[in-house]
Amino acid sequence: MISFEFTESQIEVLRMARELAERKILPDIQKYDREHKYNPQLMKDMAEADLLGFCLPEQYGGLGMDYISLGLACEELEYADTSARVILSVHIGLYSLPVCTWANEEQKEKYLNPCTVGDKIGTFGLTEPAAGSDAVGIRTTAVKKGDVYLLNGEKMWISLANVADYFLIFAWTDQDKKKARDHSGLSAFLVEREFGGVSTGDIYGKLGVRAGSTGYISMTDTPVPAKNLVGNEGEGFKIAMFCLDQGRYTVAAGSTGLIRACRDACVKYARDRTTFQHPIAEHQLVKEMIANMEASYEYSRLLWMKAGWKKNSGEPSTRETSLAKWISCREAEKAAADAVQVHGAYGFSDEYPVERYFRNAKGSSIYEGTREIHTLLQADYALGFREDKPLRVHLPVVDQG
Ligand code: COS
Repeated sequence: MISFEFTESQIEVLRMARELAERKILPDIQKYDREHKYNPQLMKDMAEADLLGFCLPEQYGGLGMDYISLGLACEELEYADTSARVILSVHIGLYSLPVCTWANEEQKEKYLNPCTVGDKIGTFGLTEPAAGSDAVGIRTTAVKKGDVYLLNGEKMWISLANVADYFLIFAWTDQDKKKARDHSGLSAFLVEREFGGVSTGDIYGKLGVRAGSTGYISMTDTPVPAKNLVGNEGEGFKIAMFCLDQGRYTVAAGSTGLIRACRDACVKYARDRTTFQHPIAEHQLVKEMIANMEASYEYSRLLWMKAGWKKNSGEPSTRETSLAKWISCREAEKAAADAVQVHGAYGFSDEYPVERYFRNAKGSSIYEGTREIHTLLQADYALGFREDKPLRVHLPVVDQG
């Protein structure tokens, strides 16, 4: 059954995220964004508000809430700033949910439970300096020596790289398959910062998400215990794609929040600002831009909710997630560009938040699958060239009550 009513627990998550955004993000976001600084306190505040593990099962320290709740929290956080939503995308979407799904019980106890309660931070390392969209183009290798794998390689554009304790890293375990670009030679590993040979750093000079932590991870002969292999050897590509299914979902919901932020900023400004002796809200071309934001918000929301509904029912949702991610990010870029336009010269300065929305919106059409990758995926689904196959593991079952 499809219902547009939220449950009490979904409303509670929405309230928690909105309150955190209003109290802990919005008051200082202009300062952190201007200074290109990540606020380490925010993660602690999110942990305290139960926002780092609410959609993980209770047996692993979470609150057992559903995936619609996750989307709602992402919408609310990105309404305030993209950098806050990115924390959920990475820590929950790309790390905790996949670890919960693919790791064994021993691994979960060590690498999931402390993350769910916010004692440790997890991130995801797939992208490299020379491989983003082309996931099998990565170069990182994992060579087995006795009971460890030695990892060598460089990961780039990794959110939370410089603050995370645990990394879900993708590397080639079969060097012949690497040469042949056969994805079944890739594997996934849980790597601790403390394992040795790991160094991380921040990337400076970003166009947007300036209050977010984005960096690199470099591994030189990093010894990773063989028991830290996640899933089976050779399942790395599938695990990476699974991670992206969850991460892209959070990006879709977050971008929807950014569209709403653009709409609300424009509604306020258009009512207040007068030109030609009328509030600009009365000018038809301004109305058109606001109407487009309204429509974009509504259909982007329906798309991420459809993907969330499929996740709740335990069905594969790669197709729906990709569509939601593509459309909401495309619309967020348009909404933010129009929001600057509605604000005129004021939109061109950081006196108003729309300039930040404009810079932040650009990244989401690049990370977690460029708009071009999603366009091609959607064409291939429609043409019957691609279909989602059942997996041997599934997202944790959630309480939808
Ligand atoms: N979950 C689990 N398994 C998946 C999957 C998913 N979402 N998507 C594909 N697979 C499986 C397939 O079932 C297939 O398994 P078999 O070989 O057993 O049949 C295998 O993985 C290979 O799938 P496929 O042939 O569809 O892979 P492609 O080479 O067509 O994938 C794209 C190409 C471009 C879709 C993929 O590389 C991609 O998404 N790239 C973008 C990566 C990205 O987003 N990078 C940004 C990282 S974060 S900044």
